[in-house]
Parts: sequence; C-alpha cells; structure tokens
Amino acid sequence: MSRWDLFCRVVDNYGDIGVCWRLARQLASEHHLPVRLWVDDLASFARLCPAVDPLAPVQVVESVEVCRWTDPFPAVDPHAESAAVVIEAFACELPATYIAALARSTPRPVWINLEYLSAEEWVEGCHLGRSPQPDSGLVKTFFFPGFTTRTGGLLKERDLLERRARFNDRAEEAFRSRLGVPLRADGRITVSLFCYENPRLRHWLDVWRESATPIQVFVSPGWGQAEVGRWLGEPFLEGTCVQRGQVSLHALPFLPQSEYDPLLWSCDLNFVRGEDSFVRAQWAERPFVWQAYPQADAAHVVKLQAFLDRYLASDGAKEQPEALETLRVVWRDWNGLEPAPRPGATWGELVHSHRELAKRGKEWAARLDQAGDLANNLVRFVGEQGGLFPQPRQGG
Ligand code: TRH
Repeated sequence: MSRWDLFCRVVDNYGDIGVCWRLARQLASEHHLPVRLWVDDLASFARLCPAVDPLAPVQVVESVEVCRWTDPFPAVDPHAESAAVVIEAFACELPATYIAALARSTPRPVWINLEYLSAEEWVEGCHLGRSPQPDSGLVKTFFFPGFTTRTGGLLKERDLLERRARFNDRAEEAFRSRLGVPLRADGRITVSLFCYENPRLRHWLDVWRESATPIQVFVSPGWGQAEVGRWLGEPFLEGTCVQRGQVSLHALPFLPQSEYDPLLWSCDLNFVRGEDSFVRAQWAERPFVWQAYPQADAAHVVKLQAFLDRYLASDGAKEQPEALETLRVVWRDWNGLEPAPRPGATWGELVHSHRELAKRGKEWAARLDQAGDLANNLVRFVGEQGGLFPQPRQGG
C-alpha cells in the first residue's frame, strides 16, 4: 500500500509535533496506512510521547515509523519506498534531495502543505489551493484545518467524544489521584493553566486569591509555573501545592499527550494556548480561554478576534448574551487587548455563567463535528487524486 511521509520541524514549543503526532497516529491506526513521520527534534517529541527514544535514528511507535530528520537528509528514494503522499507540515520545507527524488517518481505523489489553524474568513477560499512547483514539475496542495465544512476540519480521533463521554466521576477521581491532586470538592471550581509569557497572569492570581468561590488551579510546566513562583515569592516546583486566600495552586508535571485530554475534562475552565491544546479544549466541551501564539505583526490578534466572532456568534444562541460577553472580556484581557474593567466582578460573572458557557461549548463541539475530522478529510482528498488510495471512513 502507498506510504505517507509526514515531515515535521519543531519550531518551538510543542504544537508542531503535537499536531503531527496526533495526525500520524490517526492515519496509521484508523486508516491503516503505512506512515513515516520525519521529526528533527526527537527530544521535544519524547516529552509528548515517552515511548519515543530521542536517540534512535529510526523506531516504530504506535504503528508509526518515526525517523529522525537529519541534515544532510539521508539518501531516501521516495519512489523506491513508494511514498505516494507527502505531507509538509506548517511549510517546514522538504529536503531538496527528497523533492528531487519525488520529481522522478511515477505516479506523481500527492504533495500536501498542511497549514496552521485559523478561523479567518480567507481560509475557506485558500483551502485546497494548488501551487505548481516549476523546478520539480510537481504540484503542492494547501490543506487548511478549520472550523467549517469548507475547510479541512480539525484533528479528532474517531473515539474521542465517546472516551470523553465515558470519563465519569470515578474516572476523574482516578485521574486526579494519579496526578497527586485533590479530588473535586463541592463549591470549588477547578482551572487548568497552560500559557505563554503573559503579564496578565499576576493580575488574575490576585483576583483568584480574593475570589468568592474557592478555586484550584492546575498549572502546567513552563513560564506559567515560574510566574506563579514569582507571585508567591517562593519556588513553585513540580508537585508543589500552595494555598493563598481562596486559591490553591498545584504545579503539574508535563503530561504525556494522551493524558492532556483527561486533564481538560477534569476541569471547569481551561486556559489553553497555541493550536493543539486550543483544539482539544473545544472538544472537551468546557468553557476555555485561549492565548493565541504571539506573532510579531500582531497577526495573532486577528486570529483571536476571528475565532471569538465565530465562537460567540449569537445566531440562534440560547445562552444569555451577558455570559458570552463576559467570556469575550476575559479573552481580550488575557490576550492583553484590554484589561477587564471590573476584574473581580468579571471573574464572579464568569463563574456564575459556567453552566451557560458549558452549553455553548457543547453546541460548538457538535457543530465542529459536522466538518468531519482532518485525517479523514485528508484521506478523502488523496483518494480523489488518483484512486490509488484507500477510501475514507464513511459518515465523516
Ligand atoms: O506548545 P504550543 O505553544 O505550540 C505552538 C503552537 O502550536 C503554535 O501554533 C505554533 O506556531 C508553535 O507551537 C510553533 O501549544 P499547542 O499547540 O497547544 O501544543 C502543545 C502540545 O503539548 C499539545 O499537543 C498538548 C501537549 N501537552 C502535553 O502533551 N502535555 C502537557 O502537559 C501539556 C501542558 C501540553
């Protein structure tokens, strides 16, 4: 069967490999495709997936052949390896020798550039755009993830919503015990915090300390944990739990990617960032606050606004408009666009509107599900290119 080569360059953080690993696993396990994942930074990969050996040049993990992408690139002949589909993730630029070998392949491989996620309108017009590559005579197709049926959809494993539905109180208790954090308590809300550098974090820690409702915050590693330590005035190391007023702060370890969903499902409100955790928070059907990946030309502000406009669109909304407006105020504050005018009151309103916002989360996830999942849409597209490939799963 024709192999799929997926190339991933870890720019920074974890999202590039987070997305590529999720996609590679789905293509291999749900579509039974031979997938080879080329990654330049296996150390970052190993943090998401402890089964990965950061030193191995080649290894098989969950039926995916993982190859270290080295420079110079090994003399791989995609034709001989019958690589018929090549996915260039996030315009990572394929090795020149590999492109030259592709150009000699017959039949011509399907070359896809998997783009970053955006809710902006223009994405629909660019999705599946084709770009002839004069030097190689090949054609590259731009594949855009997105939130509508006129995009490539979002990554979603076939059993995700079912696993989420099965994650009941007992499963949550078991997860919290494994994590070494307190069980859920009546009247207290739980928040997960995964963020970039953010000058607003201290401000919200102050608000949470005075919150009318007791709050526990699960803080993921990185700048967020260091900033909590600075705010506390003492080290805040992994495994630490510190109480200040109404807020108890728990420093988490970096979890395997498979454990990140249960973390989101165990919380009432999730602060997420970038692309993959942002998507997982949407499938978690919980209220969430997104910190967009900061970009020099403030392009992330446009992305943020475009998503908020879709997510909070009041077309046929059953939720109280005040609840949706409160969420917008918090998102804009968290992304440094404008400080919440009455922060304590805003937080109280957010807590009070939790049920309303959870309804919006459910509605939104159901709407996303209509766009089909990205892996299946990719397989469908490739199948339409030359009939050499397996047909996608029916039913979207
Ligand atoms: O880590 P990120 O900031 O990655 C970013 C974004 O993807 C951004 O779009 C991209 O331009 C930039 O990288 C280069 O955020 P993101 O996308 O949420 O990816 C984090 C991954 O880490 C995601 O798959 C969830 C996973 N994760 C764990 O596996 N365990 C954890 O404990 C945590 C907190 C996250």
